[in-house]
Amino acid sequence: MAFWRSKKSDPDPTPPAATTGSGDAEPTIQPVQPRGSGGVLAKITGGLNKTRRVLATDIRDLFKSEGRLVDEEFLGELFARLIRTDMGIKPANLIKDEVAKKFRGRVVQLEEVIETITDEIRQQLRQDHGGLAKSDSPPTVILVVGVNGSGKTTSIGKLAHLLHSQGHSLVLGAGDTFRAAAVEQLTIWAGRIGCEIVTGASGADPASVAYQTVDKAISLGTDYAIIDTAGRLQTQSNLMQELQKIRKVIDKRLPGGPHEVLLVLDATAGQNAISQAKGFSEAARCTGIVLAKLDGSAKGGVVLPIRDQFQLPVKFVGLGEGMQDMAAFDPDSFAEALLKG
Ligand SMILES: Nc1nc2c(ncn2[C@@H]2O[C@H](COP(=O)(O)OP(=O)(O)OP(=O)(O)O)[C@@H](O)[C@H]2O)c(=O)[nH]1
Ligand SMILES: [Mg+2]
Repeated sequence: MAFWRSKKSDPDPTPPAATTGSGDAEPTIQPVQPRGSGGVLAKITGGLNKTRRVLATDIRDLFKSEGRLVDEEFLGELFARLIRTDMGIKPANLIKDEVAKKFRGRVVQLEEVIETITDEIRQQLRQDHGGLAKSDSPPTVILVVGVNGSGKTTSIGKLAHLLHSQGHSLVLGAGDTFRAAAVEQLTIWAGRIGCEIVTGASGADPASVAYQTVDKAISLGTDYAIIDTAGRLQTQSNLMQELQKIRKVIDKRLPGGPHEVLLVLDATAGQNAISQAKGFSEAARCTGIVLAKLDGSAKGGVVLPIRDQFQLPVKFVGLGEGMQDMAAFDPDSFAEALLKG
């Protein structure tokens, strides 16, 4: 049965599942929310309000009703406006070049330029394997990592809700034993969703909590185990080693796990989120990105350099603090929501 479908009567819109490609032991990668499902586009459009307000308004300001000649002055002004969304120089240059290639020396209307920019952004955001890993022999184990306050625990709550609402069973693991409040926070999420949670005493070894979480998921026969971790910086080598240990014990209890290591980035940090997290993603051997807090940011353009600079797919976007405020990342919907809507 298709991974995201909770009702047997649903028509099957499933594209063939991609695989990570290197053998039978690899988990398959499957979409969590198909395009057009559950108001995903509306959700993304709502979440990108702030960015769109800046971007679309800025670009509209470049035009008069009779259109605008595309010359160096126009291209320079367009570039300056694109940059304001924190999309970075390279993506903004690529967009500018595309507009120049198509329209230089012509008088164009706003709609033509918006269409070209949307298409170019869509191209730049294209990625393979945007879905979530799914192990052939459950549970699928997802480890969630990132710097302090990026949105890890909230993203786990929202992802757990998404999976649970699609009929999947899961166990959460409160692997952030550093702060008592972190355990409490995840326990509240588990209560709201109605799923199991494994917690350790304050200060307990996070690796032992991870082990017990996988153990519990195996004994209950759940589809997923999602494990939280304390925030850390890539420069804190002892804490980065701790992540290695967590990975190792997961693999010990369930060979092949974790199947997914999600790096949560804070979109409000714009370009800073990227520099902070670049080394991190390699050191922790991340498999995908969750871009949280897009709703609170006018810097949604940051997803472009993230796609450009990380060899990782963006898997989910966080669009608010509520249980339902998460969407699977889809380049087409995202590009549309960034400029239109
Ligand atoms: N607006 C908005 N706020 C978010 C989103 N995701 C997280 N937050 C808020 O950001 C703050 C930090 O979120 P947490 O989930 O606690 O972040 P964390 O990475 O687990 O933090 P540490 O465990 O301290 O490292 C909280 O106030 C969340 O409610 C989002 O998508 N949108
Ligand atoms: Mg947390």
